[in-house]
Amino acid sequence: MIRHPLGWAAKGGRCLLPPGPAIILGLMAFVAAVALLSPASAVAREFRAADTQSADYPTVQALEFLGRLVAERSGGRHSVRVFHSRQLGEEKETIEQTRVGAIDLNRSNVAPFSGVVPTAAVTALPFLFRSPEHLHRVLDGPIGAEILAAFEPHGFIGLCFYDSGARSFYTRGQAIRTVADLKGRRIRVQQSDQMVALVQALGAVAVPLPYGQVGTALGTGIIDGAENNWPSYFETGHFRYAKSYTLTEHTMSPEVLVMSKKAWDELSGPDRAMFRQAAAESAGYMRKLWQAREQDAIAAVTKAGASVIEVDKQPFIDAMTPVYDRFVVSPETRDLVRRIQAVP
Ligand code: GTR
Repeated sequence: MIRHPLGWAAKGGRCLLPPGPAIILGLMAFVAAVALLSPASAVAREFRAADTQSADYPTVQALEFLGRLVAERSGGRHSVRVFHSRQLGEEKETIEQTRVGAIDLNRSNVAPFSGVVPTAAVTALPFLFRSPEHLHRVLDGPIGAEILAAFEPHGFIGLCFYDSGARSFYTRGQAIRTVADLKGRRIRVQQSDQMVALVQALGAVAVPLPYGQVGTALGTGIIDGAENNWPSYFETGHFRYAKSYTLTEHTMSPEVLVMSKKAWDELSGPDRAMFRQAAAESAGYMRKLWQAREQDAIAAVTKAGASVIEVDKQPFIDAMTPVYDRFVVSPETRDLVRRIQAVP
């Protein structure tokens, strides 16, 4: 016979004493007491974090750093398990899985968020930021906080931005020296309407592909080129097929770290503050790694024979009007762009 903690006895799964109102009240009190003894903040949790870059890429290193801070500051209750190298999927899929709560943390570029979080996509607009310093001043200030907050109604909590440098075009065959050199060329872009529009505005054929498929597409000649920052051009090995890197620096779309709103809602107030603080510190840590990584990548690709082509950017800037006309439409977005441009 099994004696229930609340006093009624069961044998062979059959209740000998049916639970009366007093017993139900007692049961409720028992459940409430258990809940008090173990508030949400005391529940240990492993947060699964997705990143498409490889293990030693600065964003992945920043996530590992964040994980160490979280483990330390939660007294070991919480931990972050980082799945790098697209182990949890490509950005388009992981963004969706984060939105529904199947992935807890996601480090992605902002561009694939266009269409999901339109305010965030503003930071991927061409030639919006004048320099890395301008980008930092915008993202580190109230506008950056406002953009992170814009993720929430869409199922994400924006925690911090990470650096991503500037993106430029790289091609197989003929190098790009003018806008005309892009005409009819098949250029891979991230899975983002805004990036498709950007490349089309330059007269090229936009080929949206997941990050993990770009190397093969370049190698087999399915595409003529792609666009990315120095470290990605190097780490992916794309420089082996596309040997001309043209410094258009057409976007400075940053990386963003988001938490699934579902995971966030389960955290206590102090734990939320702890995550926000740890994320902010991880962004500072990442920024230091980034500068060195950019320089190393430039040195490595040029040593391997890639040529770097400087261009007059003005014709590229002039060609971007259709992108702004299509994506900077609402009064709020226009105002945000104007405020970003007004930051010194
Ligand atoms: C990289 C970025 C990735 C991914 C990739 C791409 O610069 O770090 O998150 O967006 O570009 O082009 O798909």
